[in-house]
Amino acid sequence: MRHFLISATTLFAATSFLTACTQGESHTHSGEGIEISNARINPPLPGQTTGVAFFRLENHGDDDQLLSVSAAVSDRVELHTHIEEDGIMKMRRLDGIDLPHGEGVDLQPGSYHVMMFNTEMSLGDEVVLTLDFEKADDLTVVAPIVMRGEMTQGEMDHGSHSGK
Ligand SMILES: [Cu+2]
Repeated sequence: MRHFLISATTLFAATSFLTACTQGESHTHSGEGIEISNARINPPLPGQTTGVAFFRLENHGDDDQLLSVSAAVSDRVELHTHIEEDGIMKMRRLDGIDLPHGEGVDLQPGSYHVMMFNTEMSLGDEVVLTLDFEKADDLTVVAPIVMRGEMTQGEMDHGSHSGK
């Protein structure tokens, strides 16, 4: 009988410990649930003032949304996507980018991207981007200013868009 009581107490303690661990882990995920990688910014084309930022987001937390991005070097930063309308790829401003739980979203040429208006930046500079989410805490990332890649369709669309 005494032996049984000790065992029960030990089992209870072990169960409590496991529960505490699980809660701690899920709490960490909701606080640091979004991971950012591969941040980079293409500077404005010659004679223009619009830069474009890209990065990859992976959401390990609950469903969330990227609401806005800010940077000291631009007074107007917008989230954009490309959509096809009447066979033509166009840019469309977004109020947010959905970040479903457990999924990765790439901001990349021809898809989601961040437009940075009225900005000046040079190759080799680094710019701090601050990302504001619906649920997760703000994230900051240091993004290098890099050359545009090959002239893909997405890159060409940008040239015409930023001239408007
Ligand atoms: Cu755009």
